[in-house]
Amino acid sequence: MNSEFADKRQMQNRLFSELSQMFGQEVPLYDKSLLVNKVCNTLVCELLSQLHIGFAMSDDQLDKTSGERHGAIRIGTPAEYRWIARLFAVFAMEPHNFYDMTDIGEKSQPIVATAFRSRLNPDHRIFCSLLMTDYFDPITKTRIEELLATREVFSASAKGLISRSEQQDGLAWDDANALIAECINRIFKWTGQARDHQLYQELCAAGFKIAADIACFESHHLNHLTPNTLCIDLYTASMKFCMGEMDEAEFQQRARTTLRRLIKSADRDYLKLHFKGLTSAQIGTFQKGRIITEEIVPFVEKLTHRLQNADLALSKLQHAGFKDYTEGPAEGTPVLLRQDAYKALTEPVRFKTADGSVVNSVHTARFGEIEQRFYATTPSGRKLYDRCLAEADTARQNDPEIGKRDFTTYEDRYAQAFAPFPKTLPELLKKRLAYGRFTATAKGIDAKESLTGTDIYELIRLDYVDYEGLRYEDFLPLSAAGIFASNLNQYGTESTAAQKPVYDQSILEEILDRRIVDPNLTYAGLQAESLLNVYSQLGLLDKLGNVKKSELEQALADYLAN
Ligand code: OOG
Ligand code: NI
Repeated sequence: MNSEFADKRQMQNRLFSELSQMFGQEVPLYDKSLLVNKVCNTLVCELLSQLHIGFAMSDDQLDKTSGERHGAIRIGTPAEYRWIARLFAVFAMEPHNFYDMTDIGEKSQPIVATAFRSRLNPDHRIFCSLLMTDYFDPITKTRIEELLATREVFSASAKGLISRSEQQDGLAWDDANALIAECINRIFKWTGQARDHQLYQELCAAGFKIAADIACFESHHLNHLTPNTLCIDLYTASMKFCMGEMDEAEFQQRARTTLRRLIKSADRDYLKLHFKGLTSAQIGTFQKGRIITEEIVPFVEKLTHRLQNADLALSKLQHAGFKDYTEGPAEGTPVLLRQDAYKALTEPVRFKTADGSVVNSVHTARFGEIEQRFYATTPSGRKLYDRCLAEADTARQNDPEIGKRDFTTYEDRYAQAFAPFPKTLPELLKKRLAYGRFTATAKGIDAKESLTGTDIYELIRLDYVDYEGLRYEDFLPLSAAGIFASNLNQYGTESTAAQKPVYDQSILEEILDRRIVDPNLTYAGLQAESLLNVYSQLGLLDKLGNVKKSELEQALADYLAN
């Protein structure tokens, strides 16, 4: 690539930072939620610096960590979807995974999706849905398609810049900035301009609010942006407190419980997982500190005062409340991701009708999410997760009000469902439930001549090998469905087509005219690559045995070919 071109990762950072500013201006509650997140993350870092002496986060570093985001956008037509994919490619973001939201039981929605992100070490990602019009009866299908056919979301200039980037494999910064401006001013922008009020009302009444959100607007818009938290339970309780949904006594009690858990679990592996910028060597220099449980109290007092400051009086802003419960694994089971959200806001929209008249109405779709990411699971880890989640869901369905009535019991029950899951990284790795990355230590390399055993855990115990977990970088369809359902105040809706269509990945691949990346091959490949490197550096490759060795080589080859 021409070195005068903008670095694609830097372009990504700029795009997401500008999207965040745009969204903050459009939705004041989002802007405030960022501040709540910063306040919580700052407090977590203060605790960490007492637990790990030498650990320090500057304001700048903290902003960077908290600046990581995912977003979501919902697209109406295959042609638009293709343009969106080409747009993300300019930012080195590729489609990952196929999410079939039409096939998740009663939570089903008329959409399929993929997520755009960088393959390695992604900071940002966009969950990108496509409305499947053949999910509907033929008349509704035609009405939706005809309406969508009349809109043009990408300007000629945006298309030109994308094509130029494809031809040159990059953009000069002037062009890159012009394309980012197109994103902010048009492609992702909320216009509040809607069409066909009749269709809008019919779709909403039939349980298809999501289709109304996609089909009846003049352009697509960013649905939400999701910052990254260092402690989701702390953030969630803080938001509920600021929004006036939780009183001070309950907030303090929750915050104390959460922080006590944090000081028990925030070990070296937690640091590696949550702070990408920290190296093992840096972490190795930290001295072990201590915080006793009583010392949590002043931290919680300080946090309470900060949240009571007038600038965080979120209860004064118009809002629709916070989601009842957090999606994903139970607290303390560090796999995949945990997500929560304040519910979608009701915002004014103007419907233009064919005869030129205007209907002023409202629309409820945009919300504010939060996420905390944990370790990527292996296929058997994922199976275990799905099983535990199903059990947790059943328990919740049997007593849906428990979360509001008695949060502690709710949490205990949810945690019980996840009891089969190990709670620490070494155990998750040992049981092959999570993916890791291994490196030979200097001590290991020195001892190279004397080594014979290839048991990676024995090598770790001897300090010859270091390890870290691979972070989960993707999405969870059932969590997404829970978020859709809660925000829209509407569970999924059955297909109204004569026969419910069946979708698979190839549908999106055809639209995108490229293959969708299978992230599991990446996780498995990175682990295999690291193991092959370790064994080679420790002179143990030949002692590995052919079966094990070719297994690793195969995983690496599958990843590289993906
Ligand atoms: C996308 C919902 C999926 C997530 O975090 O799981 C999602 C949407 O609301 O359009 O963003
Ligand atoms: Ni999301």
